[in-house]
Amino acid sequence: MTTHCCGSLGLGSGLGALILLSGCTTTAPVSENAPPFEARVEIEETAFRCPEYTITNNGSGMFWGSGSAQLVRIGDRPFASAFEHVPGCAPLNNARWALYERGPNGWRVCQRDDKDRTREPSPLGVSRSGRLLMSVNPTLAPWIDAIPDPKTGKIPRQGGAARPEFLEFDSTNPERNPSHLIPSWSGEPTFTDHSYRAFAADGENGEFILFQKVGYTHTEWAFLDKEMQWKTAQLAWPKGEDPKYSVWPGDRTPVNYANVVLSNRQVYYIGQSPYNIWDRIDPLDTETWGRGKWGWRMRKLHCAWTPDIAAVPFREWTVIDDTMADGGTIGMGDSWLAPDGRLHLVWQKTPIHPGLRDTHFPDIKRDWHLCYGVLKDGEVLEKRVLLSGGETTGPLYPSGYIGHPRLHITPDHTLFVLCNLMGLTPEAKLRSGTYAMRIAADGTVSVPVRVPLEHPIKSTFFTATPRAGNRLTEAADLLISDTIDAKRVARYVRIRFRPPCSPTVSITGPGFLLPGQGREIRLQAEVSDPQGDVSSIRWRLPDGSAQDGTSLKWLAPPSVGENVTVVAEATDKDGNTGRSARSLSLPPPELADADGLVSVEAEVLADEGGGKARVCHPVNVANASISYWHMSLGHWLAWDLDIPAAGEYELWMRYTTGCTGTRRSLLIDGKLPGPTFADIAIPTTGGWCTDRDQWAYMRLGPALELTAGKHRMRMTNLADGLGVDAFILRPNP
Ligand SMILES: [Ca+2]
Ligand SMILES: [Ca+2]
Repeated sequence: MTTHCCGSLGLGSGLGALILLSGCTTTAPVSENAPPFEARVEIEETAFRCPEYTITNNGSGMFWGSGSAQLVRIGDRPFASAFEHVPGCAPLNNARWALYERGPNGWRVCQRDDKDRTREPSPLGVSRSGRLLMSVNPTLAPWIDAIPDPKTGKIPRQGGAARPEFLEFDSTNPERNPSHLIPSWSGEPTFTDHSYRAFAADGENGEFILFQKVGYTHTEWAFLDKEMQWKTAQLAWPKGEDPKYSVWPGDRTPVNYANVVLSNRQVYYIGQSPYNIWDRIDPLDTETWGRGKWGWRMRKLHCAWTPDIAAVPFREWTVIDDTMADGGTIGMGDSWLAPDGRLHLVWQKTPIHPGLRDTHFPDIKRDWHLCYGVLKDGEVLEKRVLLSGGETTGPLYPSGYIGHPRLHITPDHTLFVLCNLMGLTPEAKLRSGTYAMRIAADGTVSVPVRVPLEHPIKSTFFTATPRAGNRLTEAADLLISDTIDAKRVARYVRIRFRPPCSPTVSITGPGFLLPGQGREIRLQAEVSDPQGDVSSIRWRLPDGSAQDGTSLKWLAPPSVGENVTVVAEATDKDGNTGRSARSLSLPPPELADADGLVSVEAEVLADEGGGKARVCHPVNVANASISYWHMSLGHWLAWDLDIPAAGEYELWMRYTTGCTGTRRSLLIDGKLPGPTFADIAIPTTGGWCTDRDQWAYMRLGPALELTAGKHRMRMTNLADGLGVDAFILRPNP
């Protein structure tokens, strides 16, 4: 265990020490457990709603332009560029921008585009003097009503030409109409609604640059200098793969979703390019490649650099990193050009598609890597892997893709890497969440410190990055893509990094109780504090009551249900608090203390047909569960029941499902035990227990009359997915 946690490749001190924090067996001194800094969440709120992807249905979305920024800050006011649906308009150009500002009373819309339509979100840039610019790309194509075609029944889809502009808002009066700044292009570039653009600002000098793709050959760029003069030119894409196999037509490969840095006329353009054919692919073996079969395929991280955008052409493209050896994918995270001319960047490497690996490349191991590098004058000075996880590198892996992880840089030039870690095992899943690592000026990297967000970051997010001209700030501003109550939202979060002073709390004890184990919760709070000045520990319980002390012993009343969360909060003498929450799964009162229960583990199958279920290890499972039971209708699973004595038994199931239309039928010994078992509707539990406990119990029908001895139970898929931990038979008294 010690080697597994603490000695894996390329981790540095990072992940090993993180696991150490969580109780991995080790001989290291306890003092190393103290976190190196604190990430305090000052604000966590919904900023605004975003349209569902299915409503705009144009291939884009609020967080699609993740290489640029849609969050900026001018003084104490954050601004965000939202992405809205234009009602009644057919895709593709059925979206518009809306400018939001966070004032003393929270987020409010300053104005929205009431004239033009577009396909993509509109990124922002600012200057230190308070200039607020937005890159827009209004369509020139005519409006088409979103009315289904009478013949096909489908809503028409049409794109077309577009006209890139910069809008300049009056940041002191953001309701005022913006002025339109139109680049003076050389020639007549054929811009479309598929801009794949990158927008960046040099905040110090008040200069701005836009890169916008044209066709499959190049990107046009437009630089607006501080004298409001334009310079425009082209950047040709790097050489790609053989056009016979390439993702896009031609012999060049576009570099998409790029990070652009502009500072004192120096420009970096860094992004990922797609390749179908990697080192071990024989192009003739078409079974092994193609997005339709094996998913997204960004494989090379390309960099173009010029020391002076106004005077010197871009140097030849370089490849910073790639996944050509193992069929993984690569995604640019974030970058920052320090005043000493060193460009810091973070990126993510994601392993090969699991199905492709299993079917064609069984020797390739699936591991995730969070990478960090330093460039100067366009050249790579160093590259390191900061965190790894996966089949050979441990159960907690860095997740994320393009636009993830992100950097936050404080005014003293300390870098923080904001990332998400996800657990692969039930134990590691409890440590899934958002983390920050600190990179000091000498390059040393801290252990990951958990950022106590109520909703950990799941996918893409923006920061008020210096790439958009923002000043360096102590606190980090984040705009996060999320789903709350099944609705898409942009969440705003502010995080401040500070020296450790608050208590740290961790909870030990069982994460769940099973049928027959009762409903009494016994947990321990383990508390530490950098100053050792903890003055109280309080448990907050789901029925609104509280208990004080390090030990909790609490009988959960039936009113709190089967999924409960308890919180342990420690307070020190200065009023600093630290808290930890534990979600527990409890048996329903009917099964809590019942005698003579017969439990059948769902993962112990007696037989199966019509498909192949998989054994899974989600959060709070007893041993394991089965899932992947949704693909084929008629896919059936069978279990043996060993009944100790003849009698009536209620049949219960401990299950999880994120689906809303799950249905199953059930036979005992080849016969329907009653009419209700022909079609059992199974309510959603809200998810699959991937990162939190979403188990539920259900009684499957009226009590069954069973004889003593073996019986064969068979359950068949009628619709949708279902994960099952166990079946429980409760003898009727
Ligand atoms: Ca303290
Ligand atoms: Ca089980």
